Amino acid sequence: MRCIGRDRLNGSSGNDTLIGGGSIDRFIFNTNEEFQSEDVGIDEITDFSQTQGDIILLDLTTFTAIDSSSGTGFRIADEFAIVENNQEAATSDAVIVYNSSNGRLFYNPNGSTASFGSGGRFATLTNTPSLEAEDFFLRN
Ligand SMILES: [Ca+2]
Ligand SMILES: [Ca+2]
Ligand SMILES: [Ca+2]
Repeated sequence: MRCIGRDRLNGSSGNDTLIGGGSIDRFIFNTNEEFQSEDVGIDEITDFSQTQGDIILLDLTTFTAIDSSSGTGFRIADEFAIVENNQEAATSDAVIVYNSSNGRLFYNPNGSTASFGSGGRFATLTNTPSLEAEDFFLRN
């Protein structure tokens, strides 16, 4: 999927490659139902850029373990964490966890319990940007 200009990129089921292009892009993760790995797949975002204002949009209908309210980023700051290996991602207290060493983005609804429970990896930011809580937007 390649687009140019201000785009909304909505990965479909299975593994998609999402290429935003040179301006503001919204990378949308929404299945219209509760998260299931096979519905989302693992989407690759190749060119996430904070300087362009790119945003990752998470739908609360899908990411039901997020308690932060919609219409903004992570109001509950602890719901997003950055780690440096996949093991730390699985045992993090946060619901959305980013591995800054390999660009993997995880949904971790069971918190510090080992593994990701009903969640899992749903995206890889292949250019491994220094993702921050401000790069996310939550909606219903
Ligand atoms: Ca997908
Ligand atoms: Ca972009
Ligand atoms: Ca866990």
